[in-house]
Amino acid sequence: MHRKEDARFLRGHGTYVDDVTLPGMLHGAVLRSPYAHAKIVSIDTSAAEAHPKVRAVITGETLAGLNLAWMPTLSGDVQAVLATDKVRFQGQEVAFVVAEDRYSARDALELIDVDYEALEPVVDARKALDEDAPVIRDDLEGRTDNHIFDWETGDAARTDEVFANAEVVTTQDMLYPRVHPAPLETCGSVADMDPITGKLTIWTTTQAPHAHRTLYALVAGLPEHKIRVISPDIGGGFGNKVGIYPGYVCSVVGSIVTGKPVKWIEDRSENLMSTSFARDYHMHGEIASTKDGKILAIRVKVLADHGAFNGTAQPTKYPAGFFGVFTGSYDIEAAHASVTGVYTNKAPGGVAYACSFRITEAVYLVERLVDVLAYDLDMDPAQLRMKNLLKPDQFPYQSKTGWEYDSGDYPRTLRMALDLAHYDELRMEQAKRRDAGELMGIGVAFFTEAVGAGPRKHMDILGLGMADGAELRVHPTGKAVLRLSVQSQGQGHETTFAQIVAEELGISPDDIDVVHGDTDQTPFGLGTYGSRSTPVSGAATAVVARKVRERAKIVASAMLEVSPDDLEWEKGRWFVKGDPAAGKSIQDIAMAAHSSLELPEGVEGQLDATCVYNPPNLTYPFGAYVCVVDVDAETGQVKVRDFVAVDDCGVRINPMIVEGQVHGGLADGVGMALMQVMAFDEDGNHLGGSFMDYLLPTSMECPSWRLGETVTPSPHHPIGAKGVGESATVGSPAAVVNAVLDALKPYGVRHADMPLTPAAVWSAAQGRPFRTDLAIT
Ligand code: MCN
Ligand code: CUM
Repeated sequence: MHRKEDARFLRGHGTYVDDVTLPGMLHGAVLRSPYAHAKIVSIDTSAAEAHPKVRAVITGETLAGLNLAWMPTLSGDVQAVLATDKVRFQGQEVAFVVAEDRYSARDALELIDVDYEALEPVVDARKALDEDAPVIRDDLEGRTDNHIFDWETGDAARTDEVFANAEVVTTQDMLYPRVHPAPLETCGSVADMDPITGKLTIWTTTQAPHAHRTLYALVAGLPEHKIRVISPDIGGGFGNKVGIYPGYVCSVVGSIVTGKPVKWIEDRSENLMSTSFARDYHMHGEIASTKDGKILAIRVKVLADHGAFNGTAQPTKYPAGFFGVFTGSYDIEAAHASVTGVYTNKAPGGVAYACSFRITEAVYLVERLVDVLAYDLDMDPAQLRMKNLLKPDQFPYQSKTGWEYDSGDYPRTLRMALDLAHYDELRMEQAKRRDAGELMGIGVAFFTEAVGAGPRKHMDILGLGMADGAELRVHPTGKAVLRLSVQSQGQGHETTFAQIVAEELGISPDDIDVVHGDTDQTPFGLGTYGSRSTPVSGAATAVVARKVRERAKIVASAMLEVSPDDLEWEKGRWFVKGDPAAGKSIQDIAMAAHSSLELPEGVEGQLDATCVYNPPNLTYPFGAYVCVVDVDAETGQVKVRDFVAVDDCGVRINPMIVEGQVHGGLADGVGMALMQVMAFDEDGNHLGGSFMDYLLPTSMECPSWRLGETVTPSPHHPIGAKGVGESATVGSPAAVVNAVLDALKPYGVRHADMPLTPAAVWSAAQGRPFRTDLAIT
């Protein structure tokens, strides 16, 4: 089925936040810090206030008067909305101007005079814990260093024991550099505080409208019914739109102060510099095995750079995704991981970008480690994986760190990917090409994800658990409306969720309207991220449709004057067992349910139901990827020649949409592996403020993807579906990097960090790998 939403998107009729225009609306702009670390001596706003078109200038002091200078982050830290004491990263919000138009607001920013006293910044996470490192968060009481947290998982003693007795121990340091989701639409909001009713309406770029409303309610002390969060069409989120940014809060305050609606729309540089980044994980990985390649244990130490505020948006304080799957898809005896978080003078964040709460880092780590082990053992990396993959009869699999992988048939999926890629022939070709002095590489990666946050055992956001609601109402004519707590940013929910109802009730998907992204119109729930919409709200949708089907059965029994037990369902109708002609369609039943038909005692009229789905477990999609590259030995240029991806996300609701999700994620992976990085110079200057510096992959760098699929249903999901929205982003970077390093094998290169730009590849081949997260000097 084609996407229902495309009728408006392809004609340019989507409604994005910047399309919202209200009578009397004013425009806001944010003044940002030019320094990574500096004391604010004074802020003089008088000249800006005197600008004829300026209506208000808001500083941290204004906010302090409203008790809003600091806001809580989703991970229990606090973040300055507008800096008062110090600025802590370049691009940090310092003041907010509200003016009659966007140009005047921007012009007036130049009139604000801020006196800064530069301080030494902490740019390199590895130096953040040094004795003499400047303390970034001196706003926090008693804080004398830049340490945020230590988290660990697994059995340290048992793991150490296995390592001590192992025949082979392979070690590798690797960096997953800081990257940014860079959605096509930047962030923004239009806030409208109605001075008469006291109701605040916020049109905003959010993946989680209800979570935002709850946060506003908690912070502002307003009741939920006085806050309406509307997330209209979203031009890509990729995790960038989970958290709350100071600009959103400023537009709200701007509306309160001026009594008018206030729009704030970020520009590209602001988005790249100051909103949630991802990764920035310095990983020390170790893998223990036997001489013939049986993997025994994995041990990891991570240093996590969280920037100036711990703005991690994830449903646990610890890196849940990393802890869930860093042992990969392999049958091992023991595992241990520890993660230390530190503050640096960089933009806050720490998770988002198709990551499932750091599963991306975990998969990259384990899949690189396995390849390094193959290198050390001189084994074929595909064979090494095949030898260690979990077997189908081991599911449900209890991982060594306490997670239950729900279902899988890993060897079948890897075999399919190798066959599709013609793996054996590729290896023969490679041998010939190597003899001729050419560099060709074949990279294999296998991944398991844990998506669908989530079960109370693991997950919780704002103390709210992670259940999501769905409401389904069938109208008298048999058309239906489905209301959801999740919010699509391009994933096609209006289509796929209608398809779920259609499948359960036999109503055409075109007759099912999916409503989302408006807290006044939808049930409560935690929103779209961590590929949770299908695992959680997809389940809620199937359950709510089944409830409606049961209600319809009672109505049909009254219409047909038989006992409900004598009725049988076939798609779209209930009929009398043994008498298929005696039946009522769901449309007839809907009309009758709304009419004066005598319904049995205790049965309510109309045809609707609600469901709040509390998932019993996460879903564990998986896949096998094979990437083939040609590398130019003279220039270090990498060409991705072929890419095969076999994904298993259980039952597919809409195969075309799933393939689209995979294509997008594969492009992401090529981008991260070969070109994307948020680098900084030693003063903490951000070096990726535009798409001239922060490179995104285009069709020129991407091959024609070749996809395959296997289907292993999730046993606990009502329709057997698993999430897929992040799978390819998670699985593909390792495949590309493994391919490039495989190409460089003749040079004896064991590892080089992403992004593998021509310079990085060439230098690695010369035996001089360099760091990608700091400016190359
Ligand atoms: N689907 C399906 N069958 C399955 C699984 C999924 O047909 N077995 C469909 C779903 O119904 C949905 C889509 O595929 O229409 C993605 O579903 P799911 O895996 O549940 O992921 P979410 O809908 O929760 O989307 C979130 C995920 C995340 S976390 C990021 S980040 C990301 C991604 O989706 N951001 C995206 N894909 C994106 N795609 C677009 N176009 N834009 C983004 O911002
Ligand atoms: Cu981790 S990015 Mo998505 O979960 O919105």
